[in-house]
Amino acid sequence: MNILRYKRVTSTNDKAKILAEEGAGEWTVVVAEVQTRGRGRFGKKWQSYKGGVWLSIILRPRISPKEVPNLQFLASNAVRKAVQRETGFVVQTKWPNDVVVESGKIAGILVESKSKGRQVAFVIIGIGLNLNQRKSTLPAGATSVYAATHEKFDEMRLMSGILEQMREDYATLETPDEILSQWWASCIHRLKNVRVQTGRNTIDGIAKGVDAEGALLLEQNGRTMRITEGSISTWSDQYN
Ligand code: BT5
Repeated sequence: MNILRYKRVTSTNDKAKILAEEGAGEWTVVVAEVQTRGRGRFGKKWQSYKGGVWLSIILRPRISPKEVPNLQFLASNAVRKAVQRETGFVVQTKWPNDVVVESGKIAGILVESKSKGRQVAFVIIGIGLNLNQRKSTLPAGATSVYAATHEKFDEMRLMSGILEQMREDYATLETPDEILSQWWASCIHRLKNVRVQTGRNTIDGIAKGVDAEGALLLEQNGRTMRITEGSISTWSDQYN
């Protein structure tokens, strides 16, 4: 593992992408104290002040582009397990890329990849974990390890815990069913009534699972539909 630390970057995913284009090997990890342009999916802003763990891992798995979503679930599983082990809190996953504690978003994953023909050339796994920030400084719906436990944690310790777990779980890439079933077993909206916002549409239904390509399976009036993109909320989020 080659860990490169920075005080301030635009986004650790940007930095990792440049390094990957230049040929950086697997398990090159970019970590920053602050990101000035941290991002989520579809160019959404990711608030990244000091106090969080902001890192990106370069991987070069031998997979096809359509298998890339498995890495998002693999990383969510690894972050969930590492945070649970280090803090003792019950940590859950939420579709498609959230890690939650007491229904607050504690971490988000952003997977970006580059393909070469039918193979993936590299994958960047971006992980953002809210660690020692006070709740009042975080966006609505977010929480941090400190907000949940009232204890400050060492950034390096949490980072090492996540990286160790990622290394261990990386082997499960060979068995995607295992990744998805682990993820589903810890999913906060497993078999619950949910509301999904997809662009302009709002769809209510029962969350039934995720398929091999990472789509959410939503049952509405006895029919199951596949949802490939969107944000999900449970009834408890909406009435809290
Ligand atoms: C994500 O996107 O959840 C992926 C976040 C990935 C961040 C890491 S940090 C290291 C690496 N470098 C980057 O530039 N990114 C990665 P998404 O599901 O699209 O969620 C974005 C939404 O989460 C925003 O629109 C806000 O509502 C909310 N949000 C923003 N900052 C947050 C924070 N610090 N904690 C929790 N929620 C946040």
